[in-house]
Amino acid sequence: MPFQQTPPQLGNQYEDDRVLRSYLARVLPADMLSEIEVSLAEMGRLAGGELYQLQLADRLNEPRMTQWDAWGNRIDKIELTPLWRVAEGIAVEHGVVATAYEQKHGSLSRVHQCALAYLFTPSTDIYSCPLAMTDGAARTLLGSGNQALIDRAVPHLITRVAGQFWTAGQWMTELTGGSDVGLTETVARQDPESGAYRLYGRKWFTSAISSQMALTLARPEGNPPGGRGLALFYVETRDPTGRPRNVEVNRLKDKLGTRKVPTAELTLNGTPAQLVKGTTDGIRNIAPLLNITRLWNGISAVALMRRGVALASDYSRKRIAFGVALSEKPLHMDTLAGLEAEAEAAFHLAFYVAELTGRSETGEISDDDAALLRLLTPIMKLTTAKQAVAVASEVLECFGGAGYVEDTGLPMLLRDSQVLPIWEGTTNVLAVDTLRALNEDSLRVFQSAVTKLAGNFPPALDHATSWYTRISDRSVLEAGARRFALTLGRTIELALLLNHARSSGDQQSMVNARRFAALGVDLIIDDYPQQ
Ligand code: MFK
Repeated sequence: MPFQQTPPQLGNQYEDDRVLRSYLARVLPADMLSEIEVSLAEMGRLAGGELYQLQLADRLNEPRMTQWDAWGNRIDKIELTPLWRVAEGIAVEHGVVATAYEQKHGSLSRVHQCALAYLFTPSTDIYSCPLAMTDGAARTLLGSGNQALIDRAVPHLITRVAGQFWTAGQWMTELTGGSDVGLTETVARQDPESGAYRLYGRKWFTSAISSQMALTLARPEGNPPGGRGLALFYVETRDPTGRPRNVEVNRLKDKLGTRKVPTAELTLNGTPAQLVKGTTDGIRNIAPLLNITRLWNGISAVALMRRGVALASDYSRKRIAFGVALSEKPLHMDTLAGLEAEAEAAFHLAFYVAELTGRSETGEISDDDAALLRLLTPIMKLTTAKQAVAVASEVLECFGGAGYVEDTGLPMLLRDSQVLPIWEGTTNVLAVDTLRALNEDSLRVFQSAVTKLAGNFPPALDHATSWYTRISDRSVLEAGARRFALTLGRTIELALLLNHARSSGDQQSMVNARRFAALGVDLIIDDYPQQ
């Protein structure tokens, strides 16, 4: 019989996940855990079973756009792939957005929802993108005080009823840039008689154009330049017959990864829009959406790391090299142990931010913890995204040549991870946002949180703090901001991992904590090279 390699396989992705189960057992009350465990086990079964098989079968399918109908009408119809259609049904039925808003378990509902998203994400080819924006739009509208828009849109965004569900887009990026949003050129013109607004401009990178509504930024005519002169608008993308509402989809983007996401270039040509909250301060008003999508980014990062590690670990038991399974090879297992440590450390940070987010949503958060959440959101997003790319790259290598071959489904892990440090604020933009969120109070709260979790004041935190307080030159501070933010991120990841290991008694978490500490936490360079 000629040799035939057995491919990697996945079991129930909830039942097999020591980190998730051990974490939930620590943070959730026992009665809540036993109540929600059914939903998690079902999502884990789908993610490791039917959805994973469908994902592999759907690999070459991509969204398609038909711009014109047979009779010359501009329709810009978007057809999603079979995987995404199934994913939408599962997301709605299982409440992957809704769970956070039904709040059956108060602030811990956010943790439940993030656990569902974490299980769902790696088998659904970034369907998490429209879900993240839908979640962010619901949170933004609910906080806007605009009751008419809340009544109109939110029930669709958080429904569990198929056929009533809407996804939301987030149209921010223009040709002028995706980071410096204050340069937005889209203009909002108000009809002097009706008072209604129409938008005119181009949006250059709008993910999931299949959405029924979007939140977007535009400058009401006469407003000053810069971010403060922008206003936040609500748009419904299509009329009841399905025709675009003066929105032209110029083309879909040809991207490195996230190939199932229909990301578009748009022209807004008199698109009807409604103000969400005032005629100015659009960036401040869209920030709740950004913070929710950044949380999703972190949850997606740890979910993709978990998938890579699960596949590589399974394969290590099936692949024979030099006479034994890879799982018997000390160097291969050392490599896997490093990946596991990175993934677990990142997991605890992403879910810690989920806990704080949940408490901020139910109002059960102190001022100190609100400041901590504001600071940790960019730190968590940038740290976990970088880890995800590094882990995915190493996971591919764990498969040798097979990791480089498309129809194993493995290269997609790397390509999809690569978007995580780019969208929703690049690493550098979020490092600068970390500086924006840092002040005496938030630094003090961060230090005391880490000290409590770790049981000491870690040397890396001491180093980072003394660097930050010593530097008075803003350009030097900005030059070191990425290293500073990553040091804070890795410091709190280690503290969370240690805290989890001690309070849960999970021995593997302690092993991972030691490994993670040895991999390096402190990235500060004292004498930063001057230009
Ligand atoms: C897998 C799931 C992932 C999700 C998928 C979603 C796919 C969608 C793809 C995309 O749309 S990617 C595009 C996302 N774009 C960004 O994330 C923008 C990146 N750039 C930034 O975040 C910049 O930091 C920012 C545009 C916010 C800088 O703008 P400004 O005008 O220079 O900021 P400024 O003047 O400092 O801040 C304006 C106000 O907003 C200030 O408040 P005040 O008016 O009260 O002073 C800030 O404090 C506030 N602000 C800014 N960022 C905030 C925030 N408040 C809370 N949280 C934040 N994150």
